[in-house]
Amino acid sequence: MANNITFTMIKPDAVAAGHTGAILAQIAAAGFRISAMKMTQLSPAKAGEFYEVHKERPFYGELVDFMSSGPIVAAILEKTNAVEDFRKLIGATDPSKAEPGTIRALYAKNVGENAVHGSDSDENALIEGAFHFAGVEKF
Ligand code: DAT
Ligand code: MG
Repeated sequence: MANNITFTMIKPDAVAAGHTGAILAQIAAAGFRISAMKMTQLSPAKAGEFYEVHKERPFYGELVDFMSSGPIVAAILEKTNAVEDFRKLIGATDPSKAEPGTIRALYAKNVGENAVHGSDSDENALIEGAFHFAGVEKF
């Protein structure tokens, strides 16, 4: 179970551009099971809390503004080796460096508005999933 979960958000740019369905289809085709999912909008305070680890970075303000600018789709995903496999599926943070065919190569606009989030560790996947979902919302 320890390495079977990751957390994702389809970010405001991709939701606004109408890519939600295509991205969810790509995630499902790659063998991930959705165990929780919702469409929601982060307040600036909630976005700031989610990305608190980046608060000293020069792009933090921009990141918080962007992530609270419109609806997102948040989800918990299950698969063996979920964190690593999902990072491969989404590609590099900067879409100009992302492998062809990855979600960011296909749908991201730039390094800031990059279509999707993926957890960077098993520990953070659990923290991020719990940040967005109550126990009764996980299946
Ligand atoms: P990732 O989302 O690939 O885990 P990260 O954790 O380093 O990347 O950064 C979190 C988010 O912050 C990233 O998805 C988009 C934004 N970001 C990162 N580097 C940036 C930069 N150089 N300029 C603007 N936004 C950036
Ligand atoms: Mg990260």
